[in-house]
Amino acid sequence: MAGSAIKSLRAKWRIWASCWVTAAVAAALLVAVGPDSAGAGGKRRWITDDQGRALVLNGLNTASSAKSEPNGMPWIKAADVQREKQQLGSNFVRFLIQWRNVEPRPGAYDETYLDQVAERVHWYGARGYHVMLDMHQDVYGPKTKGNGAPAWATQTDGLLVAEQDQWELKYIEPGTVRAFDHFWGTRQSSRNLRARYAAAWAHVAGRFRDDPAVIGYDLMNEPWGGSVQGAAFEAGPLAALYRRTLAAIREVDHDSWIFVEPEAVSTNWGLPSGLPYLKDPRGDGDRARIAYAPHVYPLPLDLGNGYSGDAKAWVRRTLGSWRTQTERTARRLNAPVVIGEYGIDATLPGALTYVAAVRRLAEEMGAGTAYWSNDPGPWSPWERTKRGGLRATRLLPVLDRPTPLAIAGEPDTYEWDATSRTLKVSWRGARRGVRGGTELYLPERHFPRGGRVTGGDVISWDAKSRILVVRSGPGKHRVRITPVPDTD
Ligand code: IDC
Repeated sequence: MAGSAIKSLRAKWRIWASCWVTAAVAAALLVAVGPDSAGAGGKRRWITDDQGRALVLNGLNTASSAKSEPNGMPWIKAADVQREKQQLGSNFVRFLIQWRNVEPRPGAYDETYLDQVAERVHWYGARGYHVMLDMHQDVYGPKTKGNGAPAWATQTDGLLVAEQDQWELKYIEPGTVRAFDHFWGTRQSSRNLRARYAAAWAHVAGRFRDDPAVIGYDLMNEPWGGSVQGAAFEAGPLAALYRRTLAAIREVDHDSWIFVEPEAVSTNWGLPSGLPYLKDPRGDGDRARIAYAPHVYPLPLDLGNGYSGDAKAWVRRTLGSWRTQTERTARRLNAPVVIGEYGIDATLPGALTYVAAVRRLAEEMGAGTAYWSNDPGPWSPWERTKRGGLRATRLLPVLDRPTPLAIAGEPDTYEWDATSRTLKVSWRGARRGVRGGTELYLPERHFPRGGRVTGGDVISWDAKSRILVVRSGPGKHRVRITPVPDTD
């Protein structure tokens, strides 16, 4: 691309960014005067497994490739899930589904599609993964040069969407804004598309409620308000859609977690969210199962920088404010946090350090993570060989990080300290209804001969899955695991 074209693209981004800063400041003011916490006790919430253990969810998004396939299927085969399990020890996947495939005609659901999704969910479930189904959209739908929404639900009133080098810029094209306005009902429309959307989700939930592999539903990828933005959007049409969809899902599925995302364009950059408390029909406090699933994509990285030079300090500050804002919103929502997307072109300078920094941030926050994405290429832990096989990229060792997977009690802190090669985990045991031990993933690259535990008793070690189980029980636990030395 010519230098001037790059400059104009950057200028466009900057204009967009500055609009967003203004909107976000307004949002911050609104949020500041609103109640900061409803139904929360200030205590961190955890997603738990069927033994009542706190889950530390870690994995990848599967898959961007699904967006452009007519049948909506990701590129993977069962063997790819197996490879991921072996090479990364993941226990989590954010699995992309699309409204256009779920409901190809109004009110008509495609059971063949859902069967194919279920088959893939089973590939994950059989390997101990927890699956979050993500109703993905970017730029609304194929009719607006994006993906997600069906053509029948896309009304642009003849306005155009011009192709853009940077895909996010298509969000501000007139046809896209108009399609969103019709969806949200902020522009007069003959149809209530939100009701269809909620009903489609209820149908999906009805299909997966008894599937133990499915942990929950991410209601909408990166919501965008069209011509209504910031807190007005999040506390208005977005919250209304979430409430409607929550109610519809809870009619058929009482127990799965429901993941909500904030408006992406501001929060991805570390700005505040105006998303209000959403009441879960299944109950308040510890009964509620609403989780918060924001993304983190610092603006300098969106602009094509690496984690180096001037951009590095800016990205670091972004991560700091992102954490503050995310924790604040999570408290308000009484919700555990899962970072539904984070990622970078791993060939950029400093990219690996950035990825490690996000994982460290997630450890500090007690948040789950789903890296974007598993699609082979420069952003991925794998790339295609000339002969069509897959080989690890430089990113894979960074994602293959020692971590607790399930903590039998109330987690306190956990941390992989790469310098001292120590995994430190502390928790309070004997929470009511908790069974089993604390499960730790010890990758071969760091623990070739397994782990030596101080401060706890080993129940089992499986050298194949690299899972060490440590006993829990009443009181405080503080364990440290270091690699078994060669001479032992
Ligand atoms: C990106 C894909 C890219 C595709 C684009 C538009 O990596 O190949 O052209 O979507 O569909 C998001 C989105 C996620 C993006 C990802 C990376 O949720 O769909 O995938 N990203 O750009 N938000 C911020 C970044």
